Amino acid sequence: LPIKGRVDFEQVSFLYEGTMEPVIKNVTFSCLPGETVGIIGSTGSGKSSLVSLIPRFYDPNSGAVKVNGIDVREMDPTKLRDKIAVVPQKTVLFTGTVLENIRIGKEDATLEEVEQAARMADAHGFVSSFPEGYNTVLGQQGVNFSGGQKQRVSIARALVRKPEILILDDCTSAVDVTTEANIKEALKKYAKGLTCLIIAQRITSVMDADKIIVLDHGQIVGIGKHDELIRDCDVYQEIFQS
Ligand code: DGT
Repeated sequence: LPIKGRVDFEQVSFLYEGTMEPVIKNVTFSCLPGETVGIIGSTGSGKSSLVSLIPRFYDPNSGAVKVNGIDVREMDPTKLRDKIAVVPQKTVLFTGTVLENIRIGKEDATLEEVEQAARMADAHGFVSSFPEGYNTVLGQQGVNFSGGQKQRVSIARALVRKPEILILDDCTSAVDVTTEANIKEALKKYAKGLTCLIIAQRITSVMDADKIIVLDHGQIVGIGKHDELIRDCDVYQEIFQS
């Protein structure tokens, strides 16, 4: 069987062009198919830069990033990016229906596929509760969605593409803890086998991950489960106490 949704970083270092200091320093870790991996660290520690190497928004200066065992530089970029969906930090929805906003992820998605993605993102319930359902218009002329509702539409937009790898770039930090828990519950229930990388500011967002990577100044200073990191990793303890 072909591997689906595996990510490997092998001694990866990366610096932005025109700068002197690498923002990713000798990073090695694996993310197994279906695993949820949390990435935590203070602002500027390199979390977003790290995940940007997976869909090749940038290429490392040394080391290798592999998807399903293959160096991403050897893969067809379109095929690579088809496997990966990134939910950005800031939700960008446009004036239009919920259906249109989700379908922008995959133009030919059927209504059924849109609904399925919305279920996974814990959005189907509240969308259905509007009289117009998926035809509810968002924005100035329509309904004003809460931050959490927008977030879930944005995640549905990523999921409608049926990615192997889902990257949530700190996108749940604006959402309350209960909504975040519901999103994760829905993902766990419906998106079995999907590999998730979750960038987070707060520990509660990654506490139940299979593996948590603690970044500090571009380096991995801790990797493991919550209990292990609370015991052994100073940086993790500091984040936990802040
Ligand atoms: P966040 O989003 O504030 O929690 O921070 P992180 O942990 O996601 O950090 P990241 O990867 O955004 O930034 C790491 C370092 O890289 C930081 O010193 C800012 C710098 N940096 C980020 N994006 C760029 C870029 O596009 N060009 C340059 N030259 N530097 C960048």
